[in-house]
Amino acid sequence: MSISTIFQFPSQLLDERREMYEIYLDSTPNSRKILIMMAELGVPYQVQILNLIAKDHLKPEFLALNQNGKIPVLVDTDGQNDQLVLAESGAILFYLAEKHGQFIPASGQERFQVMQWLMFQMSGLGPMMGLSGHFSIIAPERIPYAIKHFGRESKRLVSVLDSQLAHSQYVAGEYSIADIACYPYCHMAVLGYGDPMQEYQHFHRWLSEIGARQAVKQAYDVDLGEVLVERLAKMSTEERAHWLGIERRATAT
Ligand SMILES: N[C@@H](CCC(=O)N[C@@H](CS)C(=O)NCC(=O)O)C(=O)O
Repeated sequence: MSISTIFQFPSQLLDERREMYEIYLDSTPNSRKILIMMAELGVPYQVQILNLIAKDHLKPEFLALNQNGKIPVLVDTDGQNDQLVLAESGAILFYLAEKHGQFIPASGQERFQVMQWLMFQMSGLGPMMGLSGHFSIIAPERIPYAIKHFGRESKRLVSVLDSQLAHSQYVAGEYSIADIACYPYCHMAVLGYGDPMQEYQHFHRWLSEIGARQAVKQAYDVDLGEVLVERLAKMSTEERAHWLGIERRATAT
């Protein structure tokens, strides 16, 4: 696994390096979620950048951390948790929010509202936007039905967010891990690759507010290299077909 490393030490925390998080990422929206959380918390961390095109995520060293072979992965090296290794961006955000007591209410209905919208992102918005991008940009075969279906479903989910944001400044009450989870895919879908969805004004108001946060800017300033989907889009159809048809994990027969 050829990885390059970036260290981020907020200066006030230089003497607390023992509480170091290690995060395994590539340049993708799920990775940005974790960088936003790190910046919001102001904790020191070390980024290990994997190259998904080079299939770093399928190498034994990485599969030992996440048998599902997907980034992001968090390793908590603070010693208190026996070096906790965690995959799934939603679980990572939830773990960090709980551990630091921030960005999720401690109890009550508000806590479960945050969970609801976190699940909405993890099971709906993320996969639908991901598949929409996959079929319109990456798939070596053009399947009009899939392009239309996942595009429409992504847009419908944005309309749901828009109606929620019509009466709420943030996705679920106060600023929370629900906003942190939703922002990167929405940012990418609207600004980069898809329909600008201009009719959803509350959604756009929220996008601008979240994008203007210091921590969010800091997270996007971390250089993870060219966005993965752009690297894939530059490959020939044959190269993409080869990459997608790769000998996946040993267990995925
Ligand atoms: N549900 C997972 C999804 C993780 C995921 O899809 N990661 C992608 C990049 S963002 C990946 O590692 N893809 C490599 C592959 O599937 O081969 C999460 O939210 O963390």
